[in-house]
Amino acid sequence: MNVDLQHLAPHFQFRGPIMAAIPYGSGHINDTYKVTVEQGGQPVNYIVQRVNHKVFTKTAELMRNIQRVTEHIRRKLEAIPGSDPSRETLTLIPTTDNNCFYQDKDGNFWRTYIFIEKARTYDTVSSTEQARQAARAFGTFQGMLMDLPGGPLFETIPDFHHTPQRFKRLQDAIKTDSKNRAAKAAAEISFALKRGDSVATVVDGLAAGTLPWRVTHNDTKINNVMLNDDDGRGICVIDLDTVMPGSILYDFGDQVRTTTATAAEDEQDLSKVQFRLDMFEALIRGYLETAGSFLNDEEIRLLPFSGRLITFEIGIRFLTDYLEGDVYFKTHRPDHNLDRCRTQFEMVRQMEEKAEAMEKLLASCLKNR
Ligand code: ADP
Ligand code: GN1
Ligand code: MG
Repeated sequence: MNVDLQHLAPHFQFRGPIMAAIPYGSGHINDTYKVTVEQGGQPVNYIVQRVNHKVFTKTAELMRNIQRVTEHIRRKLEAIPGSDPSRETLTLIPTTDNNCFYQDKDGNFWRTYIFIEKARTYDTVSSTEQARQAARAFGTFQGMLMDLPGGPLFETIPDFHHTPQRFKRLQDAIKTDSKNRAAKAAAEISFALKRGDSVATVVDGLAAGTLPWRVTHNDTKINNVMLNDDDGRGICVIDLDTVMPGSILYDFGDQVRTTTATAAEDEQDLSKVQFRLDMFEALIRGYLETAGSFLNDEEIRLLPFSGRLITFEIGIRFLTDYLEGDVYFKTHRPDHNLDRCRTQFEMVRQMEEKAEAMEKLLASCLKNR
């Protein structure tokens, strides 16, 4: 499925002609392509992305965040013997006028990264070791950004993880029901409206100061970390558009959401959607290995809860988008957002059932540290 991206060739420092460009990955927001360039007779791959500027309206600020974060990590990696900065953090390829993105005549924003070879992302994991490695990588990423100089990062999507605001927006969408879809989603609406009580736990903690603001990733789904083909190590955290101030609980929680599930986010057969406690244990272990030294007691206490919270948050975002007419997330079939909402709520339901078991696992991991 070759795509014509020739118009980008003169604008990035590709050092050769574009030979091929194919759509890549399974993201819901940006358009990602694997682009092959010929350099001195050899094929060299890049990741080229069109940033969704309806979702990310301040592209220059967003790209500045990514530059700051990747440069900081690169400097840290350079000081670690044996590390490979070109594979362990994203590397932006500059434009021919030395910018980090290019805006075309239609107003689209494009950026290019070095393609990290011999590593890959997974939409669902198949082993607890993969879960542990992913969690280790996100913990390392957060740890490296604790001393990011230059003041707070720009907030690329304001109140991105303000779950109470997300809940309020759902309530509004239900009331308005602009596409007459509420009847079809009656069961999901009822499920959601019963769970308004605990949506403020993390934002309240941040406001009260019991939870610290940190530099967080905010979109830590399992396919946003690359695992090394050779040894399975979590080597590079990618998809940095939402790196900004936040709580690590949303970052850990989104790993729980996407790593403990046995089925894809849009699986239509809910009997295939199972929460795996062994994956949760692997995540806790991996995360404490790299983040345990900087987390405070309240953050640690809320780790099991965080999975439920963000799974509910993403579920209500899918439901809201369904009710509003699929205006935010890319959809590929009718009712796609409703299907996604259903898997998320099924995961919430199972995590509620397993809440005590998750607490016990955390306690035992802490004891054996
Ligand atoms: P999206 O916003 O569409 O999720 P991502 O930045 O996550 O965009 O990229 C989509 C997919 O492309 C990833 O899941 C990963 O498989 C692949 N990918 C992204 N960046 C790189 C890279 N630098 N090297 C190799 N593969 C990458
Ligand atoms: C979107 O871009 P992508 O697919 O990595 C979304 C996340 C959701 C995720 C659900 C900017 O992430 O918040 O958790 O879909 N990103 C944005 O799969 O809204
Ligand atoms: Mg992604």
